[in-house]
Amino acid sequence: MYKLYTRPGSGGFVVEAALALANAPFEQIDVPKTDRPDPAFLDISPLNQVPVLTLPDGRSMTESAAICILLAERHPEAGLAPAAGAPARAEFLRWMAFMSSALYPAVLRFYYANRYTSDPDGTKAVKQAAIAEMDLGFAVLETALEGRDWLVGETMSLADIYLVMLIAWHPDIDKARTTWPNVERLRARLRDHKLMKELNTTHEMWPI
Ligand SMILES: N[C@@H](CCC(=O)N[C@@H](CS)C(=O)NCC(=O)O)C(=O)O
Repeated sequence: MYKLYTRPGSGGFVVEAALALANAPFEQIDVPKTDRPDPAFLDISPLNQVPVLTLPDGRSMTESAAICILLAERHPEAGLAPAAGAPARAEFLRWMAFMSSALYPAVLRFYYANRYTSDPDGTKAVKQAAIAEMDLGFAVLETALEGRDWLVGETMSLADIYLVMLIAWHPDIDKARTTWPNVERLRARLRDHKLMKELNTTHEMWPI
């Protein structure tokens, strides 16, 4: 059985969604936010971050996008992503990497601004720059969604859930909703998805 180390409102959201869509049984372990991490947790997550997925064979992995890609690969019947070799596969990999390497870190810079400056008065500037970086990333995804129902392919994939998770973390959600109407359209659609509704009761990604 899989084991998912997570926390409400974290990047564990998309991994939990992937496991549920794949009907894959998993044990969930809530990792409290603390400056004194459990050394056993650091062994599997050296940066003390969630999500971490432990595979049925006992190996553990971090990195939300990699976890999603692996789960899609291991559960092809669930249609979590375009299959390897499908035309939309390249876009799926591109946007998963883009979201985890360009957008997620910008979100972290906003919420953990003190880590990104040694100037005690510098966090305001870090946060402003983080928002500008997020806005740039969401604008790219807004364009990618033009005239499309889903970010890649013709059906919902983990890329859509990942995007909706990221936009939920935007510190000015009202601005986000009006600035990126295509992203908002996707967000509205996923908000009505039965599983997302269920997950939102614990993750509280958007008002219930
Ligand atoms: N690159 C990692 C980032 C994971 C991450 O930053 N997780 C946040 C929660 S959303 C976390 O655990 N933060 C705690 C910390 O950085 O101290 C991924 O994509 O999984």
